[in-house]
Amino acid sequence: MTGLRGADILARALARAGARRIFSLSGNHIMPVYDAALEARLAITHVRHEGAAVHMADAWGRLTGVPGIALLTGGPGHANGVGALYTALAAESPMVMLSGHAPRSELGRGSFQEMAQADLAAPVTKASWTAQRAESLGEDIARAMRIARSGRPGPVHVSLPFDLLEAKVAEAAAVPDAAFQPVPQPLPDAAADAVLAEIARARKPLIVVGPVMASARAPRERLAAATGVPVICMESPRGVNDPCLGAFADVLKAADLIVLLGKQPDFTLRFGAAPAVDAACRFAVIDPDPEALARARKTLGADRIAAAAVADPAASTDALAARAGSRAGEAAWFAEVDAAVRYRPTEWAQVASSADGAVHPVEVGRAAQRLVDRSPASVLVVDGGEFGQWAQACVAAPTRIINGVAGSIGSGLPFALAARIARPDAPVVALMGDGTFGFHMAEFDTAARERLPFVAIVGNDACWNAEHQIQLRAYGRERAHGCELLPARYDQAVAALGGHGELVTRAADLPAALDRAAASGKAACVNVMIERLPAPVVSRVQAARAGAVH
Ligand SMILES: Cc1ncc(C[n+]2csc(CCOP(=O)(O)OP(=O)(O)O)c2C)c(N)n1
Repeated sequence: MTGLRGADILARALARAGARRIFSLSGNHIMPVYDAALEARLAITHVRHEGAAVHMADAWGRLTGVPGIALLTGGPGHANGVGALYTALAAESPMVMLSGHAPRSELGRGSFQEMAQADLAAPVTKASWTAQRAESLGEDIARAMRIARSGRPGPVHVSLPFDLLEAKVAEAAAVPDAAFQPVPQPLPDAAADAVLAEIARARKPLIVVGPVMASARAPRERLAAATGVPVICMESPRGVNDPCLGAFADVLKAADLIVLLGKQPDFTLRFGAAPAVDAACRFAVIDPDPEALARARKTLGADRIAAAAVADPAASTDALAARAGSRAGEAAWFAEVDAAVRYRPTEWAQVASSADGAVHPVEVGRAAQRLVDRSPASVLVVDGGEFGQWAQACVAAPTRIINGVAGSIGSGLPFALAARIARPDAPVVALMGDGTFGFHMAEFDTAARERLPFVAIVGNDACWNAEHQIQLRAYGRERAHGCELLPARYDQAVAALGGHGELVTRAADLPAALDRAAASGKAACVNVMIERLPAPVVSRVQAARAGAVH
C-alpha cells in the first residue's frame, strides 16, 4: 500500500468508532474499503444478500449498543439493502449503512450502477447523504455514528463515491473523539418531578417504553421498583394485543395515566384512543425527538397531556428512578397489571399433540424454552407470522431480538448469525415460520464459512399462514388461495449447505432433535411440521366469553 487513500481514512475512522466487524457483500465500488480493512483490522463477514448484511448490522447495534456497520456496493447492492433498513428504523436500532457509489466525475453521464442512492435511503433512515471529500471521510463516519445513537436511535446511510475512496490524501481531517459520541439529552430535574407528581396523583398509572428500551431490562425493573408503577415495553406491530404481553389490553383500558417514555402513541397503542385507552386517561410524554412530541400532542389532544419533555428514554428512566426515591405505588394495581401480562390461557398447559399429527406451536414453544433456559446468556430470536406470535407468547429470554414494530418478516436468520458473532459464548435459539425462513436461507452458507453454531426452529405449516388466515376471515375458505407453500425439507437444504438438519413430525421427537441440533456444533435447522393455527388471542375477557382459545 502506498500513501493514504480515502478508503484508509474511512476504515481507520470505523475502527476508532469501535466497529470491529463489518457485514458486507462485495462489489466494484467498495473493494478499496476491503483493502483498507486489512490495516485497520476490521473483520468482514461476507453474506449472500445485501438485506442480510443490513439485518446483521441491525442486530449488532441492538446487542452491543455500538452501531452495526453494513458495507454494500452501489446501485443494485444499495437497493437490495434499503428494504432491510425499514426494520432497523422501526426497531430504533443504531446502525450505519455504507454504500459504494459511482465516481463523481461520471455522474449524470450514465456511470456504472449510477443511482440517487441517498434519496432512496432517506425515508428509511435518520439521515442519508453522499460523502463529498476524501479528507473528511472520518468526519462522515463520526457524524453517522453520532446520529445513529443520539436521541431516538436508528439507521444512517452514507454513500461513498469511488473516486473519494481511491483518492490519495496527504492528511485526514482531524476529528475529535466527541464527534463519534451520541449527544446526550438528559431529563431536567423539574421535568422528572412534574412526571412523578402526576404519577403520585394517579390511581392506575402505567409507564410504556418503546423498542429502544427492549434490551434495557435492568433499568426498566429499577424504574418499576422505584416508582411502584408497572413498566411495559412495547415492540410488536400487534401492539396492545402483542401475545407476549398476555392480557395487557384488558388492563390498559383501566389506566388513568400513561407515561410514554420514548414511546409514540401510534397504531400500536391504538393512537391512545378509546376503547383501547380510556378517553379520560391522561398522558405524560417524554420523547427525544421534538417532532415526535409535537405529533403526540396532535394525536392525543393537548388537553390530555399532563406533562411533556424532550429527553432520552434511557436517561429519563434513570432520572425518574433516582428522583422517585422509593415510592410505594398502588400495590393492587401493580399486581393486577403483572398478572395480566403474565396471563396465558390455562388450556395451553394441557396442550398435547396427537401422537402422529402435526405438532402444536405451544409444544414447540415449550421445548424451545427448555433449550433457552440452559443458559442465562441465551439469545432468543423470533420472526414470522402466526408461528412467530405463538413463539413470542410461549418463549421468553432475558435477551430477545424480534423483527419488531416494522412487522417485516425475514430478518430472523441474519439476526441469529449476528447474535452469535456479537455474543460468541451465548447459545442462540431462533424460531421462525417456514415462509420467513426462506428469505435468507442461503445465510446458512455464511454460518458454515464463519463457523457460527445456532439452532433455528422452523414452524413448518406449508403456508404463509398469517395471510391465509386473513383470507379465511375476510373472504372465506373457498376463496383462500395463493398462500400455500410445500412442506419443504429445509433441514435437508441446511445439511447441504454445511449445517445440521433435523426433521420433526411428532411432538415426542422434538426434545431429542433439539438436543442433537444444539450438540452438533453447527448452524442447525430443526424443521418441525406444525398445526396451521391462527395466532393466539391472549385475552382473559375473550377467553371468558368464548370458553376456549381456539
Ligand atoms: C417483508 C414482508 N413481506 C410480507 C409480509 C406479510 N406477511 C406477514 S406474516 C406473513 C406470512 C409468514 O409466513 P410464515 O413465516 O410461514 O409464518 P406463518 O404465518 O405461516 O406462521 C406474510 C407474508 C411482511 N410482514 N413482511
